[in-house]
Amino acid sequence: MQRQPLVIANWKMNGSRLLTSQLAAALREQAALLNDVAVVVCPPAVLLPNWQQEVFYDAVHLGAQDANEHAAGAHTGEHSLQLLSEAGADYVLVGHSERRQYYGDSSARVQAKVDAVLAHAGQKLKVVLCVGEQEHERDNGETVKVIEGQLATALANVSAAQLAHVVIAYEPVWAIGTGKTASPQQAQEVHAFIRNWLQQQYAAAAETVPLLYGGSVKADSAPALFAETDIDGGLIGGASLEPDAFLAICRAAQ
Ligand code: G2H
Repeated sequence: MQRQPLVIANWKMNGSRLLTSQLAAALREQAALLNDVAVVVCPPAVLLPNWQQEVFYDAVHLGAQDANEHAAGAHTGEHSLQLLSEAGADYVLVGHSERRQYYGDSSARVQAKVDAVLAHAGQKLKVVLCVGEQEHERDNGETVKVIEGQLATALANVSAAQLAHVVIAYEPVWAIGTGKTASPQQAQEVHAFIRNWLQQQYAAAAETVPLLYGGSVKADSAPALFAETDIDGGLIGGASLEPDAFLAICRAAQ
């Protein structure tokens, strides 16, 4: 099945109003590119309204970097799906390794967040589930076991029909923000495993799920990664803060 390439910018706790204008202006000039490649920008949540004011082609969407699994209430500092959606987010990252490592996103919490995103407002939102092994797990030959465990837990309550609202990003933890990128072959092996696992669980519905690679993707490493059969695009951190580099990465996904 032909899946549209998808490139997601994850600004993490970076960016500014100025960079919002700059990247939006750069994207606005890329009608042909955006016809081929779907682009999602996940700025810090406070910048979503700024992004919302920019003019976009239909192919540019906004996303949130995280969301609270509860609908509302006494959760100081958190953002609800309702508010993120009102601020323009169509996608929500869930289970990024930085959230898992530093902000208490346990497997159970990741599962609850996936369920919450997919239950929200008749499934208008899409969830971008991040999975990935740590360096010692790869060294111990446990990569596939770790990925399988993360997928099985996070998607435990997800039906085949809901899978149309799921994107999976494979982000080896050892490659995140480190400058180390998985080789195209290493990434393809894990992506092929993920695709097979989804097929076993969900049969044909698995074909719709975009599988993105993330972890220090740069303009020069993107073409070889995106050329792999089971890599449908990328989740881009550092390089998404440089409009020229980000556009080059989007072009590599074309
Ligand atoms: C991985 C990635 C985007 P970077 O976290 O999520 O960031 O490209 O900076 O490694």
